[in-house]
Amino acid sequence: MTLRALPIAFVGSFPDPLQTLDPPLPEIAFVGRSNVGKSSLLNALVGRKQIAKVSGTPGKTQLLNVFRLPTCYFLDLPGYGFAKSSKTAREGFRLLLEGVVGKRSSLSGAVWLLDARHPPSEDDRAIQELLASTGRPVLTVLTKADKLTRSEQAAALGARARELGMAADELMLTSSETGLGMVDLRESVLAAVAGAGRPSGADD
Ligand SMILES: Nc1nc2c(ncn2[C@@H]2O[C@H](COP(=O)(O)OP(=O)(O)OP(=O)(O)O)[C@@H](O)[C@H]2O)c(=O)[nH]1
Ligand SMILES: [Mg+2]
Repeated sequence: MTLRALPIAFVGSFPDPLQTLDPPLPEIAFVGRSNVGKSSLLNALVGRKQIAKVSGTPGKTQLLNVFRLPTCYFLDLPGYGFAKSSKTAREGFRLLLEGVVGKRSSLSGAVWLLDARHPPSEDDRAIQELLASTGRPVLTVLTKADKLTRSEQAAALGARARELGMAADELMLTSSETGLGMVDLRESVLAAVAGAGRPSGADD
């Protein structure tokens, strides 16, 4: 299933995690280990086939790739934990990711992706802490659910929730292939964007 396409434009690829964007709008980063499906999820969320570049080879996204929607920016990032990248490349990806998550004051929130089939890695744990330390909203997404049967999906949801110390209903089970979970995720992301546009502490 493909969602109704949202208006979206590629802004650019930047090496600097603190690259300023004009006009300023809420920013949502897609964070997760290499090959987990960040670029695919971004495409599925906006209903486009390949506005963000996807590849079966881990390490495809290497810079801060920025996409502009009417009310926000989506930031597609390199993945972490790809052992086959050179040490220099890995260090570069790490600095970019840590810069965006830890130091980018204009960042509104993140979509954090984990493969539904695998327990979180040490790198995932480290990023979980970094994300939590920023106090920004994080939507935790399990990817590639189409690779599991229905009963395996339910079991994986329970297992990942236990491992992460979260409630199962805090995790969103998704597939960029089938569109599973994409309507809910789009709604949650756009709600986070709308919330980010309000002064902090605003109440209604
Ligand atoms: N079956 C299935 N495959 C998927 C899904 N999402 C992504 N993939 C595949 O997983 C591979 C990696 O996808 P990407 O979207 O490039 O992953 P990424 O996290 O952006 O990877 P890097 O940019 O290298 O960090 C590609 O072969 C995709 O087709 C999914 O929901 N289901
Ligand atoms: Mg990518």
